[in-house]
Amino acid sequence: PHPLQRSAGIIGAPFSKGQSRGGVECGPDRIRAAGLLDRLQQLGCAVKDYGNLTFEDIAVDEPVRGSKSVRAVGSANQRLSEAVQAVKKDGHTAVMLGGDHSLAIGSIHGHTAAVGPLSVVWVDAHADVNTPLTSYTGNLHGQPMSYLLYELQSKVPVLPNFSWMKPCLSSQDLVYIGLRDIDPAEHYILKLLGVKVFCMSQVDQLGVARVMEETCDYLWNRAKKPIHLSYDIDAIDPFITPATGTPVVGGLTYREGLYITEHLCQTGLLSAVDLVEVNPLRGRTEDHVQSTVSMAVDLLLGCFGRLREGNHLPNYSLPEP
Ligand code: 6HN
Ligand code: MN
Ligand code: MN
Ligand code: MN
Repeated sequence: PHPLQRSAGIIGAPFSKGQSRGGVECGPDRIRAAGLLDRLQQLGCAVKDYGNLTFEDIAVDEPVRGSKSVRAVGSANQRLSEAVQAVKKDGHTAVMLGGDHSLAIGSIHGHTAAVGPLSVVWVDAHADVNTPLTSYTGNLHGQPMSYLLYELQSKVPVLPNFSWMKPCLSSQDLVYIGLRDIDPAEHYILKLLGVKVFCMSQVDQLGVARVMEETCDYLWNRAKKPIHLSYDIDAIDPFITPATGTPVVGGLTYREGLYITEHLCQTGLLSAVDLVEVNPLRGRTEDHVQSTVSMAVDLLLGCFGRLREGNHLPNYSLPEP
């Protein structure tokens, strides 16, 4: 379909236990309050808001092999996976508003359960591919990709509340963009598996247009599959998006960040989008929060066909004098 004739099914996931800083659970409501739904509709995009998920309260959630809140993360992602499956079965492009990036487990799992094999484009300062046994922090938002990849199955211990999920992604169907803060074990894993990575130095070298061409060429070499875009707001330079839990200097510019969404939208294959790690409590001033939230909205509009050259509805006609 014409990109502007697609529909968005929005799921709020106000979940923060994949990391230790409060506030990221306010992301979905702040992004909605910034006018996301109206602005998508003005583009001509149909929108259905599925509301915010509620999550099971887990009284005792002791660390497992050093990783924190494992049971809460497992349970939350099981609910999210089911919600994403429902949105896909209703025929929408799924939009998951986080929340922290541990939510990619349920989002990608649910997406692939509903539509089959995926290509994943992961835009982030971080690779989020620690296993529970390599993580320095014990935070599950730094680990989701290790649970999802077939190739790492034997390196991830059995965890409580994770029996509902199985790995569902091949490392050859994954491209990273924007990386610049990788732990040693993550670097080892990326090299071991031969994962396609456009770290920030490659963005500098090639420019974002060539990065996106090469991203699609690489993914389509196997087969054209539905695309899952998992966008961590900390991929963008903290000068623009300071309100996030783990900011890293030297990130994507506003224009580079947006270009990624425009390019993926025009492939016609974008089938689900995560927008995660917006933390309104991490901005020092209201301006910092607004700048972060408005970047998040602009990225989502880019995913649904907003163009910087301008847009008009397909049935537009000039007023007659
Ligand atoms: N994120 N590599 C660090 C860790 O804790 O494993 C940082 C992870 C950041 C996760 O931003 O989604
Ligand atoms: Mn991340
Ligand atoms: Mn990150
Ligand atoms: Mn300032």
